[in-house]
Amino acid sequence: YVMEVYENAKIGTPVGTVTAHDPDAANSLVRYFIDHNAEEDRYFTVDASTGTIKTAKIFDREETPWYNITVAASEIDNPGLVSHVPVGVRILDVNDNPPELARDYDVVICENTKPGQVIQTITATDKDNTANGARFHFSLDEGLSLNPNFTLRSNEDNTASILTKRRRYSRTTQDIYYLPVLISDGGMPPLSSSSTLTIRVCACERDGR
Ligand SMILES: [Ca+2]
Ligand SMILES: [Ca+2]
Ligand SMILES: [Ca+2]
Repeated sequence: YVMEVYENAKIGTPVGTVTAHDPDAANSLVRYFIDHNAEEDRYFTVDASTGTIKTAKIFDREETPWYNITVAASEIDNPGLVSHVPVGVRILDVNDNPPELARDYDVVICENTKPGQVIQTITATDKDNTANGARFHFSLDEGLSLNPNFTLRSNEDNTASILTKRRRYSRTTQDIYYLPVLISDGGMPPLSSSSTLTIRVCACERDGR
């Protein structure tokens, strides 16, 4: 058997039902139980008479995406005769992780940079599987006001570029900019998070670098 249940489902959620076939065709009643040998078996319960497996734990797919359990079945008339039914349980993904920047970007711009230049390309990561993750949407997180210093351009490939907007930047006026970037994932509904890029202004060519 292979069964599926969503992560974060509450304890007692039905996962599926096993049916043991009676080898001697005597149609005697079967009793189901879980041999608690493996630690994983404790994460599920089985109804003794129906064979319905239910969750006994709240699962986190990002932690463990698959469980192997063994359901035992014995005839009530003949309890010594036990058969074992292996069951694999796949934990299905729920969009429960917001995307975040793939790394800490150390962004430096020159004072005499030209407007419209790409100063950094950013990408994101998401712990969920692709359906709830990797279709990222980037935007500058600044409400209604337009950023006078930088623009963000989506590259339509799960990356975005940060571009200069000013004709020049002056260290003496402002030597560091904090640029809040909002990243949304492709889940239904989507999750989003805000990360702040730190952009430092350097003298660059004037220092001979
Ligand atoms: Ca999770
Ligand atoms: Ca998830
Ligand atoms: Ca996600």
